[in-house]
Amino acid sequence: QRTMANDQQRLLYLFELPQEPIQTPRGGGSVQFKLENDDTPPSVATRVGLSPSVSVPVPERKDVALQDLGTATSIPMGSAFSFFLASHRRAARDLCNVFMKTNGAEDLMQVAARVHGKVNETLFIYAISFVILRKKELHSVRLPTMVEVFPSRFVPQEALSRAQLQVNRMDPNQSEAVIIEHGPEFSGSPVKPEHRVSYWREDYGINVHHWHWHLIYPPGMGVDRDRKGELFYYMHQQIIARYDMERLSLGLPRVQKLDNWRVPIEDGYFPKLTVNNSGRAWGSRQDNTLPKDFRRTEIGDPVDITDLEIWRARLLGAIHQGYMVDRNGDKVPLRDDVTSGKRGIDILADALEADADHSVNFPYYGDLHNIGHDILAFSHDPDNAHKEEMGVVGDLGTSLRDPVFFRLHKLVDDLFQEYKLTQPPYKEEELFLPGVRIERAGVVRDDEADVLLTGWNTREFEASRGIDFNGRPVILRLTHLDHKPFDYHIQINNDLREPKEVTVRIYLAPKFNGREQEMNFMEQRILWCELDKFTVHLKPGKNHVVRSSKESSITNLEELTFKDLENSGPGNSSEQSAFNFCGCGWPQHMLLPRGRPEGMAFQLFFMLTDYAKDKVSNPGGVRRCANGVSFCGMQDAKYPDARPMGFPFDRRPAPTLQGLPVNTTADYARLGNAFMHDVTIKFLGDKLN
Ligand code: CUO
Repeated sequence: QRTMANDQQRLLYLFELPQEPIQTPRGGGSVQFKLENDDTPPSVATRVGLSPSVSVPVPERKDVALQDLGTATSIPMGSAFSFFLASHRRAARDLCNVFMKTNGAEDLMQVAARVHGKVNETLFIYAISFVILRKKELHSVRLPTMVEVFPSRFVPQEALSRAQLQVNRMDPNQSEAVIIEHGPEFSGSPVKPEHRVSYWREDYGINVHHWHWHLIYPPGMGVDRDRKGELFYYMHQQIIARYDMERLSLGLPRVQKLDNWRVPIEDGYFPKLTVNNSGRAWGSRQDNTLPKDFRRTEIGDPVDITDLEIWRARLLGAIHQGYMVDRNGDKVPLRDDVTSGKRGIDILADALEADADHSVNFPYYGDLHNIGHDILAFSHDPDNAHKEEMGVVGDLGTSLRDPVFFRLHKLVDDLFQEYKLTQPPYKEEELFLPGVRIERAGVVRDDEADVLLTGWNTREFEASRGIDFNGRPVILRLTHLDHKPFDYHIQINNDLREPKEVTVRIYLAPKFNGREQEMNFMEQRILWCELDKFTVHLKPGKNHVVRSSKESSITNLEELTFKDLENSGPGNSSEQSAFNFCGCGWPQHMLLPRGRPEGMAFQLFFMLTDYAKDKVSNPGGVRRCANGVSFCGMQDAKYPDARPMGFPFDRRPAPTLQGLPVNTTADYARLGNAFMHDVTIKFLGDKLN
């Protein structure tokens, strides 16, 4: 018997083999869905091969004309789709509009199945995911991991071709899966220092997170989300801080901002991957490539390096003048301490990211971030002379792989930090919470205190969901960094006579900089990485709070594979909905930096703030979404923390606290509601398990 839940679950099959039209019978006798109005008559669509049990009855329905798709067909199949290009954003909007007009899961599947395999593959997956996340009636549909939809984004083409050959040579009666192992060497040799962090940049989880984040917070898609600009700043700032922690673990210097577009970019990048499972190679960039004016007129208006320089200068001018100028010539003040309306950081970020719909003055402040991505993505072939594909830094789901991504985003973050330094430091009364005191705080793992362990682990995915290997199972076994789970233990005295609700904020930073020196507040300020943030109810007197690392406010539950989704069945829809939205979130296995084999010193910073002041009222009830909330916000609700993101490290230090000057973060820990504690992170390599 068909149920609504079944309809929703069947949407999953739209994500399989994104490069192949659903109506077309493929080699090896595999046919996915057969639809009414096809040349082939059956009214029951049967998926044969990978998921033989799935049978999809298809009621009669009007066809979808390709001309109704607007500019969605303008991006060729098999080529890259870049959300950083205005023309591609338009195509996405056009396709999303078609899908948004459908009514319910069955209708969406009917329309989408006809479009599947006829529009650009990544665009299709983007649009169908976007619509599933936006449509209330589809909130219980969960998205399968991009690793299985587009294996070609995660493992080199060479490995996929080898698996194909192996499958071709296999005895047809042989049933075991072919296994593709990938990592931990990833894309390059240790000859280049940047490759020492390849395992991190090329981690499947952080790239999927980045794809998913931008899917929820897209510019130019008519989506208005609470504090979107601020979260753009904060989430990317935290990625850079985490990247720097990783680099310091490996003895590499912190990432340098891409300050000068007129000199060659030292580090090249050779992705070895293909676009859309299509076999078409992503562009690669040689070492010492000079960024050039963008002249890919087939996909966008020309833009010069000079434009980037002018936009940056205008943004800096606005930051230092304290206001932006809108299209009417009126001043729009940039201040974070507004109690209503947009905060300065949101206004600045919307003009920087940028987005013609939300920028306060798009022609004037331009499009620094998106065009920055474009210029870098096409620096190897800026005018299409070689007919080369864009580089991976042009795609939301692959851009973190390229070292230049971090240099660009360090430039972006530099502007945000410049703005943040114009804001008044927090006053003692904003930092201090009288009456509650942290007596002790630290971490415990397997009965050992204050030593955390990292090392390699593996995770398996089905590559054969995204690519047809003659209908045979092919498994990707990806190596990734991981750590042993641990608990935070916090002993808090509540000296008030009544119970008190507090927000607990936990951050991690390296104890020493690249010169092995302790850092002052300003140097360490932008290295603090959020580990967790949660609310606790303190009874009067002593409280012992224990919290698992798995519950982190920034992390997602693990990636959902097709098999997970098929096996889960229709369940509690609100729980599933939370899960889906939180599909956005930093991967749990990347919560900690790798540290060093001999152990590396890090510091934990704990702070309690008054929940009565932090809480945000969400009329209509708060949707539960326990995971990834600090990086991803909540579905259909306001961002659940009234403080500026990154508090208290987003601003300069208070000049004095309790009458004494502030030089280091430890001076903040003089406040009873704050606490600092040293921990060691040891990298065990293969010996983690
Ligand atoms: Cu996430 Cu540049 O915004 O990649």
